Amino acid sequence: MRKLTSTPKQDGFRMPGEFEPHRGTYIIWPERPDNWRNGAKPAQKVFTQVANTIGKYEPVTVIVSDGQYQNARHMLNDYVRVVEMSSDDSWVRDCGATFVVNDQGELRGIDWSFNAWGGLVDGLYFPWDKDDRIASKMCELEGANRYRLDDFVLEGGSIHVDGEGTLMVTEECLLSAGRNPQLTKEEIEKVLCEYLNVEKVLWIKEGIYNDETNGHVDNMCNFVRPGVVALAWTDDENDPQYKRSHEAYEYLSNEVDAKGRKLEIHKILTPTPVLITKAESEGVDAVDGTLPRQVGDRLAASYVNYYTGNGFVAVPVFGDPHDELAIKQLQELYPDRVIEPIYAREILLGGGNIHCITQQVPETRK
Ligand code: KQY
Repeated sequence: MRKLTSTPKQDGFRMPGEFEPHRGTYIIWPERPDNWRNGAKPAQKVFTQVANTIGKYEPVTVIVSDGQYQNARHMLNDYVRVVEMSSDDSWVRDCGATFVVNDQGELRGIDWSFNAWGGLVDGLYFPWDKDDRIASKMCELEGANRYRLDDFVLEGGSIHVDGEGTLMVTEECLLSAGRNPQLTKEEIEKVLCEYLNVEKVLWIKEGIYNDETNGHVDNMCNFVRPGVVALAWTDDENDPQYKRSHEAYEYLSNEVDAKGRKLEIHKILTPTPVLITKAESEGVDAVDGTLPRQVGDRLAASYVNYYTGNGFVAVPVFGDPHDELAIKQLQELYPDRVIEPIYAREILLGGGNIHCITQQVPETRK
């Protein structure tokens, strides 16, 4: 497939909202023992559950190394496609392609530079070159030409669009020293508008407390549909999340989207703080250059890190008293979709959640 030198905006391509119809979704199989405890066995069970659940509604492709191919093929349902591909870890939202479509039903991919959430400044592992090649390989599988940005670092979890000209990001992430420190905020915004074909960028200040991605927006806030957002929330003034959520609410309440609409904001309470246990910490291999998992560390737990697919929403739950409320609220926000709660502590222990381990390919039919 071809590498393009123009931009999606120049060519009339846009990134659809995640709530628009999908051709399918990608997931990468977890295996590295310095991120996933107990040789990634507990994580593999949950990734299997996520893939099998999503596969009931839309085609799923699981990317897996040769070493894990037979195990993954055995664990996953037959309706899940399993393909061998090299990766450094399993966060396809971040290293995978961002797909864009045009009105003629054509699909293209954006292949951002990936540097493991901060490169040599504050990245989470080294090296990351296999991950950086994932987007290009996904484009090959999908038959999509691709826009490659050699000089612009971005992860898919740091953006959310409404498909109608509005993008949401956090300053904490996009202006962090490990991403594009050579560019000003205005220059970053220009690249985003050109490649995602949007006119309005909503800059939320910060994401979820202690999020090792430097506060990805996908853990904090999501478009339910154009003009409507779900925001991670706490009423506990003693929680460091309080200020973050309240500032975001204040900011979004005073903004309009690309179409000039005021935003309808729905507050989704975060679970009670989730801390790493001794057993969980001890199960992770210590390797220089990989973020350690220490007992008592607070994880960036949020229900907003859900995946919206064809006719369903896959929601992480934590065995927390707030689970039920989050499920109820999301069912009200998505009356036409089945809510699929998945106990996702094992994904959270690796540093993200269901949205971070999935990447949708939009439907291209006209
Ligand atoms: O998007 C994400 N939340 C990915 C987190 C990566 C964690 C790597 N240990």
